Amino acid sequence: MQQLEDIRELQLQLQRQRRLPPVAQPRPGPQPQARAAAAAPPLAPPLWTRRQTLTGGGAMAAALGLGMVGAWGRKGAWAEARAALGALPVPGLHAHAGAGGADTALAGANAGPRTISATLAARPSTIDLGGPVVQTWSYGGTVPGPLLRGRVGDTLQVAVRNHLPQATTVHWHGMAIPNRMDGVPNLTQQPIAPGAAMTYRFVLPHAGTYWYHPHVGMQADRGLYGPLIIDDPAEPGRYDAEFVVVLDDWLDGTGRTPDQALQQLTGGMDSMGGMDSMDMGQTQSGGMQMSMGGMAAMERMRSAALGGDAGDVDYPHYLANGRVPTAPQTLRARPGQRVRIRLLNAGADTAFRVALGGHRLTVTHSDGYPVRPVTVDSLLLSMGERYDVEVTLGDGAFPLVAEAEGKGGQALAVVRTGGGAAPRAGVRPAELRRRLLHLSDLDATPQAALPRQRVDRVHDLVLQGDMMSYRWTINGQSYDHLRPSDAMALPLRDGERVRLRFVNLSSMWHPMHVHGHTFQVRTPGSASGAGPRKDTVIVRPLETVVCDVAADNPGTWMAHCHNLYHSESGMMALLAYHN
Ligand SMILES: [Cu+2]
Repeated sequence: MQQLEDIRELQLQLQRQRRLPPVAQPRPGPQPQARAAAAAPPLAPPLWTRRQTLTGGGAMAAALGLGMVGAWGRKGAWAEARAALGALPVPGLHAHAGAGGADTALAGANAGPRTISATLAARPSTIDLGGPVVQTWSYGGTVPGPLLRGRVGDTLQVAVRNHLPQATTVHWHGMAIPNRMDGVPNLTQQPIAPGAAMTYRFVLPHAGTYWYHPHVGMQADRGLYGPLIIDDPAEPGRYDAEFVVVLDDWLDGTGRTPDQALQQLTGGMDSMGGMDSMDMGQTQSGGMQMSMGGMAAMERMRSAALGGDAGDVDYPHYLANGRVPTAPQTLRARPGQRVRIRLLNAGADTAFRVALGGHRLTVTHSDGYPVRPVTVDSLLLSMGERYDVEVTLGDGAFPLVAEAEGKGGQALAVVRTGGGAAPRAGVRPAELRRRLLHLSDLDATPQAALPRQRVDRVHDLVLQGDMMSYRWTINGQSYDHLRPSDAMALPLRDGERVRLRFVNLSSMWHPMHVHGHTFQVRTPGSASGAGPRKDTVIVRPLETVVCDVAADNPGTWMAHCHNLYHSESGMMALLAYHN
């Protein structure tokens, strides 16, 4: 019965989008090939070869459930995939159209929508970060969690099993999916209790680089996060290889948990949803003292690019694909190859400034959506943001550095196309201090821009809070995680164009994120004024950022700060409309 309802919802969503035919009931039947072939869309002949490569690669990535994120050579995809099949003991993920191996997957290259099934087992885990070994929580024992990958129109079906001592959910960051799949506890679903399971199922609505993480308490500041990539066979791109680079700030298992770090910031005064009583007991006594320690750390953490305070938490480690910089992951390609690098900041309190030594970066996508390409030396990613960049690689070994903005440390991966010594862990390429990408540099491509429409209503979201009270609010209200109320939601109507103005009256920057929609930033400094499509945008102290949203996905949706310490302390609001 539940499944039937889900399918009906999927069909409704598809019909609303008018992009795809209604899907058949997803069933792991024995003839996926026949079903796929029957639904095959017309194929544009010039794209045949490229499309075959792309979709084949995507299917195999899905079929493998790559626990390790990193290099994905498209041309050598089949050989790598075959080699990796034996090397990866815990797939946990398969695409029905690709489950039979490379041949089936290739046959699926021109196929219709598939169902991609995955399992995410959230559980306590021992993780080696490349030296430091930590006790944390992860999906399936790897950090980041498995790469989930599909094509636009595929159905993603993910069984989430909760082996944690706390309730959990999974939020699919940046995805315009049905509200009840959004993963917000006590709002769009009941949280998944310890020992329980839930299956999320939705159609992948648009291409791009996305990610998943829990929306409960401080869980996302542990190892519970992973990338979700959606390919569009109609837009294969012009690149030879692809790297997925997931950045994170890390403290879990290094002497304190994220819950304890939050407790230190709040001075032990506030009660917190999602925190267990054991954590509470451990920090109660020294809370105020450590809060002052936190203040001292904050004095040190400053960033001109972020307009003041860089963050609230001093982390011992910064990770690229789950590795500390002294044991970096090596991303391999050949000299002269054009690579697409998908950058994702899964951190909780750290913006990363990214540069690739010896290279400039051509920014092609922000938060999944294409922008008019702009070439820079470095770019800043807030928590929750993604940027896709393209680079033509030189010959050698190059540092891909993600400096923890204003905090001193950094994450590192090595891009290797030839011989030469690996870069040192502390290497600081000159590109970090050259031309930095600015929001006003970015314009959506005409295809990605919202269609012109009169603005029907304007909502201000006034951001306030400070380190002393550590109470963070939107329009004067702190969000109640246990009892969220529709009554506090900002009203709008289905079909409207809504202008959101994020008005920051605090002395701290906030990465503001809206669920279920991708807004268009209005950037007065840009040539067209069109601005990029995004779902997460940096709002500096005393700055106002204006974003337009097409209300085309009814439900009750969050608009919140993606600093996990701020959001858990109340910096969340709701937008609600129904059809
Ligand atoms: Cu914030």
